[in-house]
Amino acid sequence: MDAVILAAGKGERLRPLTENRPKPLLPIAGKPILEHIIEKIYDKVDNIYVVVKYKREKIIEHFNNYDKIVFLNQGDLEGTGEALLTAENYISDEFIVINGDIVFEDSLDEILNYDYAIAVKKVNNPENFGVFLVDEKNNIIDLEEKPKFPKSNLINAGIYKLKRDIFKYLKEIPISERGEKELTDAIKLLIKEKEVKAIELKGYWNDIGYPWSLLEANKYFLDKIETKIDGEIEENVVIKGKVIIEKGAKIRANSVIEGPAIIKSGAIVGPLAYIRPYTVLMENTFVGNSSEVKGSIIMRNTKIPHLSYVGDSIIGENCNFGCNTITANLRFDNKPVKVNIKGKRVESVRKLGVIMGDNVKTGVQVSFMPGVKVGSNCWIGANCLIDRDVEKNSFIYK
Ligand code: TTP
Repeated sequence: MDAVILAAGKGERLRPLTENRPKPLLPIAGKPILEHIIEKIYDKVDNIYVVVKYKREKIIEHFNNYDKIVFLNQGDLEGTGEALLTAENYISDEFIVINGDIVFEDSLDEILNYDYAIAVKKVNNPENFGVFLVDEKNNIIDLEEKPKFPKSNLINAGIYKLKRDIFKYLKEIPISERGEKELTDAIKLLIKEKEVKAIELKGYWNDIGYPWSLLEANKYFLDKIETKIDGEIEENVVIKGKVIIEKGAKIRANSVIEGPAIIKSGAIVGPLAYIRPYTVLMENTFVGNSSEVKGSIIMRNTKIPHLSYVGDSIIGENCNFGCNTITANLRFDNKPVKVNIKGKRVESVRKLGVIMGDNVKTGVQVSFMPGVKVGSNCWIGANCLIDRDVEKNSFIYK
């Protein structure tokens, strides 16, 4: 049994976080989405073919040391079907296909029992996904992409157990309206000729499509951690809840850490810093004097040295926050924060701060309104209030 992981997408809905890295490398509870997936299947399969394209070198660099992983380059044509076709000359007769941007809790043992099966998940908003109709024996009889009037609440969870005949259907299907060769179009042909079981996932599952999905999944996996404190802790530090502090991290005097939280190696917290639940400080970050971080992912090498507040935010690598940089994360009317996603205003969640790319510098007294996105390599000058998205490479000043 082999596995194919589709990891070649551009992740446009996750800009600016995906400006410099592919979506499967975004961290959830301190490790990339793709690592979560690989851990679930590593012992169950012989080979793992990871199909890469966008920013492929970063994925290859990160997963270089796994014996079972073979990287395959997707060619010019886009689409999940095209991604799977890349594996045609390598794959065994039986294989599992997994989207490289999902996290899930269920074991895959059941789905592996069938020749053809697809994992499905019950959700309240099926209209945003591929929706399956199944018969009384749980065989899939229909699939509709983002239907206005869904016939069921069972959606495509992005995990497929297939056999090599899928390649025949992939070659038959035309390029879709959005110019892609789509695996789901081949599945529509497959269900007409074969029994394809719907296997309902009972545990946690999330499709990391949007920035707030990353924070939501981060929360879920942080709730599962166990305390492990290997870093250096100075005097008068208060640690509550489940906290991982890796070797090489340092918590300086009089700081408070409330778990669940992960503080990775090389990170420095304090003196007098406040880390609140659902925070991950990645390697070599710094949260200094009187800075507070809550419900946020702070990526490598980012510094928040003094008197700042970061809440429900995702901050890229190598950012530097001037004194008193503040993120707002809640509207006065308590309504979901709206975020621009590929040109549309999309409702997100009640609490959302800033979504920031890499290498951003803020001057002193900079504030961000809820849900704004700041592209990579921006400079935000002193005293600015950022209430709309900032394109990458901008210099905003007063
Ligand atoms: P999508 O989420 O549809 O595409 P994407 O990852 O590019 O994200 P966005 O829509 O925000 O731009 O893709 C589903 C999965 O398939 C995902 O894991 C990426 C993978 N994929 C490929 O491997 N190759 C492709 O050409 C495409 C379109 C997706």
